[in-house]
Amino acid sequence: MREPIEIFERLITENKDITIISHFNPDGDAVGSIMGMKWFLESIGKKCIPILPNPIPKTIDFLVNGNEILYYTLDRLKVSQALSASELIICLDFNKLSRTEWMEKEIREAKGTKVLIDHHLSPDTEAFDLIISEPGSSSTCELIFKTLMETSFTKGDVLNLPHKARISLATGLITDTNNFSNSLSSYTFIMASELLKSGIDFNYITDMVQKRFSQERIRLMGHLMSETMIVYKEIRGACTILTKQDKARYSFRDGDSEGFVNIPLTIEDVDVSGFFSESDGFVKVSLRSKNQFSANRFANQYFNGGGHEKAAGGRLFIPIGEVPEYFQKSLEQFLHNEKAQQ
Ligand SMILES: [Mn+2]
Repeated sequence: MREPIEIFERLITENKDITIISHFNPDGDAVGSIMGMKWFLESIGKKCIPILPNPIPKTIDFLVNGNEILYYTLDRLKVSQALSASELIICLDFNKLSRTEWMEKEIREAKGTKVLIDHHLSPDTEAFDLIISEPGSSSTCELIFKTLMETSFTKGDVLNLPHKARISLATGLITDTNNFSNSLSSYTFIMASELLKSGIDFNYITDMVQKRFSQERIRLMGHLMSETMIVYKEIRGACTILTKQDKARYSFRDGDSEGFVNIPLTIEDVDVSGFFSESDGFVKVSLRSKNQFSANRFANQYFNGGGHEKAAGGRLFIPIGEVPEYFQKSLEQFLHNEKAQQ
C-alpha cells in the first residue's frame, strides 16, 4: 500500500491541472469522493474540476453549493476541453471506464496520467496508470480518507483536511455502508471517530441524505413492495420491478428508488434481492445478497455487470415484463452451477 500512495503523492505534487471523475448515476460515495478530493486538492493550491456523466440526485445536493461540477449531459464541450487539458485525471468509485457511460472514449484517449482510487472488485488494470484499490474498504470515501491520512499533506492529522472535504467524505462513508450497517471494516469506525472528533455533524448528514424524501417516493415504495415484489421461497430470491408506468404515476425522480433493493433482503427466506428499473433501452439491475450468496458473481454471469460481493449492479436488454421469469430461471441455474462447483 505504501508505494502506490507515494506515487500518488508525487503525481499530485507535480501536476497542477487536475480533473476528478466518478461514475454514471452518481450516488453518495461518488459525489462524496469527487467533492472530498476537490476540497482537499484546492486546499493545497491545485486547480481542479470535478466531472460527472450526469447530474446528482437531490438527496446529496447539500455537498454542492453552486456549479462546481461539470456534467457531461449538460455541458459536453466543457467536459471535453477539461479532459484534454488536464495533466492528471483522478477516477473515483468505479472499476472500469464503461461506468462513465458516454465519457468512456474521451477518458481513454485523454493524454493526462490516470489514477484510479476505488473499492470495487477487479479494477481494469489496462485503463489506468496507477491504481489504489481496496475491495475491503466500505466506500471509496473511506479509501480516499485512509490514503490522504498517509500522505505528507495531512501527516495523519484529520484537521489538515478542510471542513468541506471532511463532510463530503463522511457522506460517502454513511451512504455506502447504509448508515453503518453493511460492508464495514475496522477502519470505517476509525475514520468515523476521527471525523466526529474533528467536529463533523453526522446527524446533519443523515438528516440530509435519508430524511428528505418526497411523499410520492414513500407511496411508490409501498406500492412496489405490495404489488410487484415476488418472493421465490424455494430458491431464496426476491424480484421487484419498477416500470416506466409506475415512475410516471408516482412522479419518479432520479435517486428515488435508492435503497429499495435492500428491503426484500430483510425477509428471512431471501438471500438475494433483485431490483429492476425500466430505463430507456435497457433495464437497470440492482442486486443485494446475504448469507454467502455472491451478488457479484450472479451479476457477472446473468446481468452484464458486477460490483461488490454482496452489492452489485448490471443491465438487462429484455422487456420489463419478462424480468421476473428471467430472474427466476437465472437464479435456479446459478444455484445449480454453484452447487456443482463445490
Ligand atoms: Mn462506492
